Amino acid sequence: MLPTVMCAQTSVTGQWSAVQTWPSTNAGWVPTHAVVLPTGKVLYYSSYGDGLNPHFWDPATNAVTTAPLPGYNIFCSGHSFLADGKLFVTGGHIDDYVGYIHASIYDPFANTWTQVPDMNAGRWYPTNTTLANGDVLVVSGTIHGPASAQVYNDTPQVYQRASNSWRTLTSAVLHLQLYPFMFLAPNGKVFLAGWNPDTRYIDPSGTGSWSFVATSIHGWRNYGSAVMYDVGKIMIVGGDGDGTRTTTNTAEVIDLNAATPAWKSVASMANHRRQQNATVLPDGTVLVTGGSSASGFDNPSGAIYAAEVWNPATNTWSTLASAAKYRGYHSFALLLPDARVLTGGGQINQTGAANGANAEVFSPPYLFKGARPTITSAPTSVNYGQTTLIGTSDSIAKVSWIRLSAVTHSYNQEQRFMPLSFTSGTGGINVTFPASANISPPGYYMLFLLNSAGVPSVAKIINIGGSGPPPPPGTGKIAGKITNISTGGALSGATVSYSGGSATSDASGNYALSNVATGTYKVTAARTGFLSRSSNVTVTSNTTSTANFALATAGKIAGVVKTTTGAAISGVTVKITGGKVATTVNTTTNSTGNYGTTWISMGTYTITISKTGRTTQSKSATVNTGATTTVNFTMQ
Ligand SMILES: [Cu+2]
Repeated sequence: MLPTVMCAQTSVTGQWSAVQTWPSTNAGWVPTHAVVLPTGKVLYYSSYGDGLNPHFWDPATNAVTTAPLPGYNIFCSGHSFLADGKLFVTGGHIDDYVGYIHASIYDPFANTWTQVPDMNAGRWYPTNTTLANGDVLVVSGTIHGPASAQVYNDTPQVYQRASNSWRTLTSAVLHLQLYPFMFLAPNGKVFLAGWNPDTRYIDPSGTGSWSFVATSIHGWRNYGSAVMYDVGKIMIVGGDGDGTRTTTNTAEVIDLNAATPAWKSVASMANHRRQQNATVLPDGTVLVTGGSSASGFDNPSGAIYAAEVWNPATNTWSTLASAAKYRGYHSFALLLPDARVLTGGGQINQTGAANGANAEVFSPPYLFKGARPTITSAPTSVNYGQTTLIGTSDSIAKVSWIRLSAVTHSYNQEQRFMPLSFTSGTGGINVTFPASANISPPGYYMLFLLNSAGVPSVAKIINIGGSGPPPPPGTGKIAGKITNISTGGALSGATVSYSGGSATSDASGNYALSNVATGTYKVTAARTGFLSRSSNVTVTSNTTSTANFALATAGKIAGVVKTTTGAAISGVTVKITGGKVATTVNTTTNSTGNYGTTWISMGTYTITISKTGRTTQSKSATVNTGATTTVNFTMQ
């Protein structure tokens, strides 16, 4: 009976793996930085001296292998992914508070490190943010100590990928905390969500500028965590507890899609936590692991072992299974492509001694709720806004798109969650990928399919925008020639119009509409004496779309309706049908009894007039090229 009982339990609380010991040069050097590479392997590096010696961990085998060496100590660096899946690492550890000025790129495909130009000054504990155009914003970090008088690098910089150079944001100098919580927002700016309560945007263009957004509710959240759990929606949770201050169990959210974003309290965790990690899961819930409820920098007396998960749909927390180790300062957690959560590190253990290098893996409850959906086929890269068939034979209820993680010190500089829309297709589902690089900055993401029980597939790791950022909304041209349909001759003086403007054809019949924003338009050609014609034209960036119009000659019908005594009759219904190109015109007479058509096809027409209380009558008339045929009526 035991397996059944355990199964029922794990489907509610999830399950932790055994603790895995990872290699380390020193018991006090613990896994502190971890990223999920586009290859599906985890690259991690440890605290202090082992920042010189990164390793790989393979989720499939638990095997740890050595990674190539960056050449200097990258402990306490910032990290984010470039559009092509290479890891961009800023700063590092010379000593406590003393940051390296260097930045480097790790290529997971070639398995090599390349140093790029130095920054403006050292950075120890900086935050990297990948921008919509694939460049990287770096903020904060200290240049040097001592602890009592730290000197911060308060000048943000943008690493410009195309030119391999730095742009210094000299008009955005602002003192921030260490490892600030930064998120690329739907408006293309980068949102500072904490630790400080005065949250704001930085516009990283030009020399940069800051603008205030909102004050968060709890106040300082030192060593709390922050996570983008939906498009433009950010949660900040836990933290505080420095010195004699108490830690907090509170959480709050902000919706950056709102006209005036404001922080809003949501349900509190069961446990106060500081130095915990927050990880967004494929089902859109937020898992919180580790941390301490006790005041003080990294106090193991308050170690919290139980995981908790927040469901944004119900605004409720659920307490899950407990880990074996205290994961406080210098711990990390991240979502694996197999939908489990890897946690590791923690500088000290529950008795206050060195924790040692180890990790454990949490399997959330959704992995104990039945068979998993399977992705049978998927592309390795997609374009912005593309709809693509993802192969599966399973019934799918939800599709999630989560950026690969790069986490340290309780805050993941990369993870962001968004649901994707989809429709059923042949042999799978047609998934529409994000249209905006503000929503989904270029790089690698995990695509998960979930069934109606919330059970996720193993992810496919897919690149978006890797060949470069999406082109800005561009312009193109519409051009063509206007001719007479019966003679083939050029027609000058025709007006060609669309919703954004118009042009006139020249003596050769040619016209051109320039600076047309990309899109599809109804374009209409009109000329005196000819039937107007329209067609739908699609304009793409930097190209000329051809739209020729052959116009048929036309005439008009007009007249007046009067009584037998010569008084105008208004409001008479006039129906005109006929023509070589079958035409029907419905109109009414005006206050002077007049009616008329615009240019209509040549040929024979029947004009029928009717008005309540009067006798309906019809006449026949012929419409000639370029002429107006007059048809008057006397009505009884
Ligand atoms: Cu640290």
